Amino acid sequence: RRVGKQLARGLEKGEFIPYYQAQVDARTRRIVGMEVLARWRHPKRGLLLPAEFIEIAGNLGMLDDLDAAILKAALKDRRGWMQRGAHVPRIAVNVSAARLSDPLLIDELQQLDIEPDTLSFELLETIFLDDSEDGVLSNVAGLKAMGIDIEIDDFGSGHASIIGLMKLKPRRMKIDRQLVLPITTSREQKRLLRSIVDIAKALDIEVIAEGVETLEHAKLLTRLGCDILQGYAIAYPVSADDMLARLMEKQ
Ligand code: G
Ligand code: G
Ligand code: MN
Ligand code: NA
Repeated sequence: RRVGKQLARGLEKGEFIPYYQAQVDARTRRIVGMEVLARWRHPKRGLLLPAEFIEIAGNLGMLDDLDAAILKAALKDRRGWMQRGAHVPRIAVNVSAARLSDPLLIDELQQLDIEPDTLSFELLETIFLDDSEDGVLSNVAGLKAMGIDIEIDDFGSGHASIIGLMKLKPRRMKIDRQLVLPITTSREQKRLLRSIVDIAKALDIEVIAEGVETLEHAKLLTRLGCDILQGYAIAYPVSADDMLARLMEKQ
């Protein structure tokens, strides 16, 4: 169909590009990472957000190719930033279930020459529901062996399985913004967030709060024990050039 054709052509022509949203240490407010977010530089429609193409790409079986293209482009940006003398923190890419269950994933990644401790994979907690997914678990082991961190994305919005967490032993979890937003207006929601942080701490998992939209949220999340903050109050997603400019500012 038409969008499918456009997507395939866009992938071939390199129209899918990474944007970057900074993440900061909750205490020092220094940049410690960034999430890579796909954009489609569409020849006619301009710069498109994931809402316009991720689901379609998934339905057409092209999301794994998109993920691979975005990772490659992000690693290239990263090399460029380093050549310009920037200190580059960890980058975190979103990884679809299709890509995570690809038997060729680890082989492909090994061709890319990824330095340990510079890359994280964000995985949705729903990926780990099915115990029979041996391929997924062996890929996760392979990623860890390569020094790629596992992060659970949107924690609390899917199934929030504690057993899943223990099996997976991710390095970090990102608390879904639906759980973050109400903490400044509801005592119950604040207590809930604190409890999730406690669970993470018990399992030695670092906590990233996403959807940090106000400075009041940032302050409270820091007090509740979150390690890393991400959201519009910290930084908007920006292009590679804008991210380089930010990285070159003296901290
Ligand atoms: O940038 P934005 O907040 O609109 O992203 C919306 C959603 O799209 C997020 O949930 C994010 O996880 C997803 N997303 C963004 N980039 C990618 C990508 O490169 N691959 C996959 N699989 N999902 C992505
Ligand atoms: O699902 P995932 O966490 O990958 O989604 C990241 C998405 O969240 C991106 O599309 C980004 O644009 C969006 N986002 C980032 N910060 C904020 C925020 O503070 N508030 C809201 N509502 N969305 C945000
Ligand atoms: Mn994400
Ligand atoms: Na998320």
